[in-house]
Amino acid sequence: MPTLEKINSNDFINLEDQFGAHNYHPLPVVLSKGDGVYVWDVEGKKYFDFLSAYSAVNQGHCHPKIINALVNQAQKLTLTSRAFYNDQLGPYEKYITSYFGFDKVLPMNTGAEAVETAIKICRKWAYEKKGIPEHQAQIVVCENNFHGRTTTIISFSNDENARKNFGPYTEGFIKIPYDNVALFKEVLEAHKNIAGILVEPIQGEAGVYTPSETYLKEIKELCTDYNVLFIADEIQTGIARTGSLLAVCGQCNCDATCERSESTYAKPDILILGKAISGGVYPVSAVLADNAIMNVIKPGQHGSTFGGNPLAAAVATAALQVVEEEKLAQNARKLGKLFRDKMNEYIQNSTIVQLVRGRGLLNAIVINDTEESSTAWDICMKLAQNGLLAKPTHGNIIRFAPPLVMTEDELLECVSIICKTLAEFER
Ligand code: IF1
Repeated sequence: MPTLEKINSNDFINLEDQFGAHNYHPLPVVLSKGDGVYVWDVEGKKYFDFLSAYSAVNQGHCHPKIINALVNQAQKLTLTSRAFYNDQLGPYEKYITSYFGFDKVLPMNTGAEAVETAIKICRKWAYEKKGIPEHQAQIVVCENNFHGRTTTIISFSNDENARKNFGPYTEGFIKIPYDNVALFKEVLEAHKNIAGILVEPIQGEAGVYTPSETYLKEIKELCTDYNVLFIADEIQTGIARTGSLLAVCGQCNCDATCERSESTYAKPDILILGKAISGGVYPVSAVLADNAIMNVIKPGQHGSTFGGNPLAAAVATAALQVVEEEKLAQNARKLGKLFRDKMNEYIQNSTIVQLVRGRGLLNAIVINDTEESSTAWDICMKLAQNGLLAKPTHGNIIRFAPPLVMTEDELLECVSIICKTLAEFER
């Protein structure tokens, strides 16, 4: 085997191939450094990052303020478990709850854990507050959802790849089409025991599928009418990505700690956050709710060794401060519009790209080819060669989600790389 200093991209790829489980099919790029909107591979080639670790690195790679918080806290205290109190958690809990406007937070680590936590809170609330008979609670979910990889979560996925041969599955979920209020109402009428509805405000994995403008608001209203909890999974859409602090804020022009009084704001009963809550520096997730809901959880009924640890609390506080201080929601809103305008200009004369869609800096282009084709993959390979990293989803969709700290000039440079690359594929 080559010595560590001489080892190149192919060697690293071979190591993963030989010693790692084959649960991913990455683009053949081996990264060793990141700074803001850029990453570098082990050969020193520089790229624009147009994935941001699936919207975890909204604040940009290795943001100095967040890294500072990490390093400072790492030198003092990293983990106590929740058997004892620590001096970082309380202040963080106060900060994040006022930031998002909820009474309480339950801290976890990964997104899937936070979704599991929300499901457990919702069910417990249903039995203890709504009076649903034991084991009868149903949670409504949407077709083509993506909420994570646990056994319960994949039980209500309809991605065969994510589901097949992982059964038996968890019961208690009713699936309805996304962006369809009428069918949700039918379900509410037909079933007595609905506890909640779990929704992505924009379906990321499904291909950045953006619902109609009134969808979330109407879902929320039905939830209020039928005493059902509206659970928003903002793990991918949250924290400024879509041009407002949360995607449930709709078209509100908020920065961060605004009043959110706009008529478009569909306040969730349970809000699930992950990814960018740490700026991609450390696994931090959170479930937020008001007292009437969160107080169903009593000591010993839920938890995690790492959830709420002092390192996570310090990092997340800094990461949320950056979002506010650097006005990332406004920047995502402005650059997102510019991006879609520029792409639409290109699409006018394109046969290879069907459309661009998204909100803020969570966008996707749909390639004019089948889901089985390799065109989107081939385009991403070419984009990488041309200095921009993006990943196809579903064979014919390419997601574009750069860090939100990008400047307008950088975005225009990226648009020109993307258009130049696409032009090579025009037929
Ligand atoms: C993978 C996608 C993104 C999420 C929403 C919960 C979770 C995720 C809305 C779970 C995670 C990730 C996980 C990653 C791929 C990825 C993804 F392509 F699958 F859809 F982001 F676009 N809710 N999404 O998007 O959070 O437990 O991973 O922290 O490879 O599974 P996690």
